[in-house]
Amino acid sequence: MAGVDAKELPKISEEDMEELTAAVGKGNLTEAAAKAKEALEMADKITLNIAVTGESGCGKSSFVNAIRGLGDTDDDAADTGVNETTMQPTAYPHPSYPNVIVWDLPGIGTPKFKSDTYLEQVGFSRYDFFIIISCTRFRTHDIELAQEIQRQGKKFYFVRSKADQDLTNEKRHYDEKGILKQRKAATKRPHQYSESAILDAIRENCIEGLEAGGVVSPRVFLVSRQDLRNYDFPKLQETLVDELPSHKRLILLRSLSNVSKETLEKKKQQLQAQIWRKSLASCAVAAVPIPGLSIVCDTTMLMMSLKEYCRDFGLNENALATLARQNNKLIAELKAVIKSPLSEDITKDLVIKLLTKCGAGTVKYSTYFLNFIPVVGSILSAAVSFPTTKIMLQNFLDAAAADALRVLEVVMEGDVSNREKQHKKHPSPLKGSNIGM
Ligand SMILES: Nc1nc2c(ncn2[C@@H]2O[C@H](COP(=O)(O)OP(=O)(O)OP(=O)(O)O)[C@@H](O)[C@H]2O)c(=O)[nH]1
Ligand SMILES: [Mg+2]
Repeated sequence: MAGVDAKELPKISEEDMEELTAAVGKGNLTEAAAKAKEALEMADKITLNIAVTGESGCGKSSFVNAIRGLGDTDDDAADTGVNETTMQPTAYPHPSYPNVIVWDLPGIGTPKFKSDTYLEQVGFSRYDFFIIISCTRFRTHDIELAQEIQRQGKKFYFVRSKADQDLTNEKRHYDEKGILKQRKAATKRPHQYSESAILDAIRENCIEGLEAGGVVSPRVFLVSRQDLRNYDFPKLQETLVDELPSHKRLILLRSLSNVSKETLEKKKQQLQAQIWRKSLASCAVAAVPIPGLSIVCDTTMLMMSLKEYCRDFGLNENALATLARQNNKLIAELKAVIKSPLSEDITKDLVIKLLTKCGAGTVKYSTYFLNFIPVVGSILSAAVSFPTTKIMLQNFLDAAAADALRVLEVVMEGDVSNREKQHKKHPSPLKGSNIGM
């Protein structure tokens, strides 16, 4: 199309374009917009139930808190370190995404919960997938449980907790230069301390035990409550998302902590896929003309969408304060790398300002859209409004994701310097950061 650079065009996939064209193709824009709104509302109602199980004291409650982005002492956190084992499934909704519920299940293998009746007792059908935690090797009842979960058609993930403690224990065998202190002929320990070798050995050991018990191709994720950006926690998060049915992916992703570049990227992509529906709904359902602009749209809905993006990427005062506290940073250090407005600064006026900025550039796109979607084109204001709101949402989403990435880089600098300090005390090959894991 003359005058429009294809690279500048609003990103709309072929699939979405087909769905959009089909949605409006029947000639009723209002109906198509209502359908888009309905689809968005349905997506918001999807629930996800995650079961966390394992032996007493292995770190179940700590994991429940970790996956909900909470510290163990935060309000709403599950109690940890107590000597009382959970005797019935306890629901812990995610504090910001209450449709995501993490369940702390009673330990298996106790007199009250035998392997063969356990799943029935804890309400198997409720859960989308299971996390089986151990802080030592996995035992027979863990294996029996996994096999039963598999037989009943659901997924499970083995998590080996307290990886940090294992490293601390191993370090005792090495001097301050990282050289093995005692050289028993029979020792399997390497001469030079190596964090990655220790972690690999633990993982291998767990896998061998599970295979010996009959689990086919087991995967084990090593995690530490103390350091969620390291070890296998980011990899676990990504795997959970990838293996969920596609309609549940967005809800899980939105609730996940921004611990890795990959999680941020996946979040952005999933949110991006919804933008055209948001645009369509906003410029045809409850749309009102905006004075001074040739567009009609629902500014309240757009404002809420921007605030949601901020929540998804941790760009609000509360989330930043928590992140700063957890990482011994000043909140100002985090804010210094943020370029887009925080949730608290998002108002209808700001939405109009952002639309105005996009508006001038998008008039040309309306002609483009007219070619594809003549019915939208028949309502001229919608033809302009749709690409304008779409580009505005897209720009904001891109900026929020880029901010979140810069914030992550700031807190990860801390990881590197902390680990370097450790390294000076106990020289060891640094395990790579999870960016790029
Ligand atoms: N160092 C370290 N300690 C951990 C980790 N995860 C849990 N802990 C500690 O281990 C202890 C037990 O953790 P919980 O999360 O309460 O374990 P639980 O499985 O819920 O225990 P019960 O509810 O009694 O069955 C607590 O003191 C935790 O702080 C970890 O990854 N690293
Ligand atoms: Mg507990």
